[in-house]
Amino acid sequence: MSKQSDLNSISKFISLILRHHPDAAGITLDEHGWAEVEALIEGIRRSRPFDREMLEEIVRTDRKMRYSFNEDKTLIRANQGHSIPVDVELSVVSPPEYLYHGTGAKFAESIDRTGLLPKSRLYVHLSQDEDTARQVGSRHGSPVVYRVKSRQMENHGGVFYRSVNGVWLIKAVPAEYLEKM
Ligand code: HQG
Repeated sequence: MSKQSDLNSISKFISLILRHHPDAAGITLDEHGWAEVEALIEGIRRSRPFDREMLEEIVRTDRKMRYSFNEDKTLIRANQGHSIPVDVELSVVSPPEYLYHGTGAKFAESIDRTGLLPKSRLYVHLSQDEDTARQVGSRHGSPVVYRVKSRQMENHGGVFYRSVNGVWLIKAVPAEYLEKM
């Protein structure tokens, strides 16, 4: 295997650990989602060769900037995407007129009925543009994109958050604010 595919596979494992299952590396997260870097490295090393240099390369080169270190690089967390209840100190940000959500065609009937729900995660994930939403949707089979009337929703009291890596997040989107594209 190439070095890059090794790092990609470890990056997926790190996502799993830092967003959903810290126990998979025998570690815990604090209330803000931070893990001890040393403990994470040790935990990953139980199943494969791994060191701080590899971790720093993964964090630096991740295309979606999924992870952040704290200032002195003793702690690391995922910027968004968690299923476990942690507070990653998201910013409340006024959204543009429209945001987008990509999903699988198989979910459309349910979404048309109940709106967007966070399912296993803490928030519904929205994209800034239609292309990105379509890519997210393709992860679930044949993609469908919804346009979200985000400005209108905010005017009606909806609270939108943005993670430090630019993902828009909201607790739920009622069906009345959704238009299938
Ligand atoms: C769907 C990736 C039925 C929802 C991506 C989605 C993203 C409903 C699925 C991030 C529903 C949950 C998150 C309803 C929502 N009925 N299905 N009422 N409401 N759904 O993976 O948004 O590469 O938890 O449409 O880029 O696909 O991991 O969410 O299809 O930003 O960093 O339930 O994950 O980022 O699926 O993806 P997911 P998602 P990473």
